[in-house]
Amino acid sequence: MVRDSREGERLAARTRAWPPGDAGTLPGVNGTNEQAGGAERTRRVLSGIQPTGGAHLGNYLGALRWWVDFQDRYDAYYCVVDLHALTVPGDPEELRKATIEMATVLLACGLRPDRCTLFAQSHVPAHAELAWLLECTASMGELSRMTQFKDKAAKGSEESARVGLFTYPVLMAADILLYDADLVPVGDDQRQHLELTRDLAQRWNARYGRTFTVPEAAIPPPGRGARVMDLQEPASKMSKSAASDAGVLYLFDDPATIERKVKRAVTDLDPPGPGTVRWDREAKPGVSNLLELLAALEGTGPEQVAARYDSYGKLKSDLAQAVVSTLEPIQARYRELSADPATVHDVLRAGAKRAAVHAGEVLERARSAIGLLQP
Ligand code: AQP
Repeated sequence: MVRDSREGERLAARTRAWPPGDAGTLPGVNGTNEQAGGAERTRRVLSGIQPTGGAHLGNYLGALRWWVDFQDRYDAYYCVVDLHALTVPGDPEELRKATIEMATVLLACGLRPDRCTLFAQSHVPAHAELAWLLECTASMGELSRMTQFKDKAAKGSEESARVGLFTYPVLMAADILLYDADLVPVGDDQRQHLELTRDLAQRWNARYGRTFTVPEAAIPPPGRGARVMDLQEPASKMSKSAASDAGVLYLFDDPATIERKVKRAVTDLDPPGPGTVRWDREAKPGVSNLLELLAALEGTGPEQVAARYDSYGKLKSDLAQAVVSTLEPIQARYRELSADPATVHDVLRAGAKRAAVHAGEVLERARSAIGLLQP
C-alpha cells in the first residue's frame, strides 16, 4: 500500500528498474552473484512452469512476459516442469498432452527456440538425480515451513498428500542449480522457494566446496503483476487449480468471457466519487487488484491508473479491453502453432539436447563434490 508520496516515488523508481538491465536496482542484476561457472560468462536465466491446467494472466504478468524479454538479454533456459505436475493426481495421457500444450503456449507468448533453450524437465534426467543429492542435504524442518505445501495439502488431506508435494521445492532447487542460473524470473509466490534454493546452494558450497552458483529471484515490483489475485477472492492468488474459474482470467478466454469475468469481479460498496477508486491493498483488495492488472498491462503504476477513474464501471471496461487486446495476438499465434504439435515436440527435443550438456557438467561437479565414486 502506498501511504505517502515518497513511498510512491520509491515504488516508481523500483518500477522503472524493471526489467533488470535498465537501472539495475534489483538484486543480482549488476554482476554481484556468486558464480560457480566462471566469472566472464553471459548471465544465465532459468525458470519453469507446470503443465497443469490452462495458463492464466497471473502466470503471464508474473513470469511469462519477462521470460520473453529475458531471452534477448541473457542465456535463457526455460522448461515445462512435467515432473512437478506429478505431485498431484492426474491422468497420464492428459499430462503428455498438457506438456505439449504448455510448450505451445510459451511459444505463442513469444519464446523463440533460436533465442532460448526450451525443454521438458523430464527429458533431462539430471534434474531428478540432483534433486536426490540435494534432498540428502535439506532438513525436514525447512521443508515443513514451505507455505505452498501447507496451502496445497490443506485443499485435500495432509495425510494423503503425495511425498513429492512435500519435497518438490528441492526438485525446483535442482532445476535452477543445474544451469548455474544467476536469475530466476518468477512471481512473488515463489519467493520462499527461491530462498530455500539459495540456502541449499550456500550450505552445499560451504560443506563440500564451491559447486553451485547462488541464484537471485527476479520478481516484478509490488503492484506490477508480481502477485495477481483471484477476481472473486482477492485474498487468494489467481491459480490454475482454483476451485472456481470465475475469478481466473485464462490466456485463452474469449473476449465475451473476459468481459463477463472482469465485470463480475469483486470490488466493494463505496459510493462512486473521488477517492472511491484507489490503490489500497488492505482496505480495498478487489479494486486494488484490478488497478494492478491494468497498470501491469499498460506498463504504468497502480496509483497513476487510479487517478484516472472515479467509478468501478469504467475501470472494469477499460481493463477488459486491455486484457482482450493483450491476449488476441497470443491466441492467434497459439491457433497456428497448435496445428503442428510434432514441430513443438521437436523444439522440446532439441532444447533438451542443449540443456543436457550444461546440466551434465553441473551434475558431475555435484557428484564428485559429495563423494560419489566415478563409474
Ligand atoms: N497469481 C499469480 N501472480 C503472479 N505470478 C504467478 N505465477 C503463478 N501464479 C501467479 C507465476 O507463474 C509461474 C508459473 O507457475 P506454475 O504454474 O509453475 O506454478 P504455480 O505458482 O503453482 O501457479 P498456479 O497457477 O498457482 O498453478 P497451480 O494451481 O497448478 O499450483 C511462476 O513463476 C509463478 O510464480
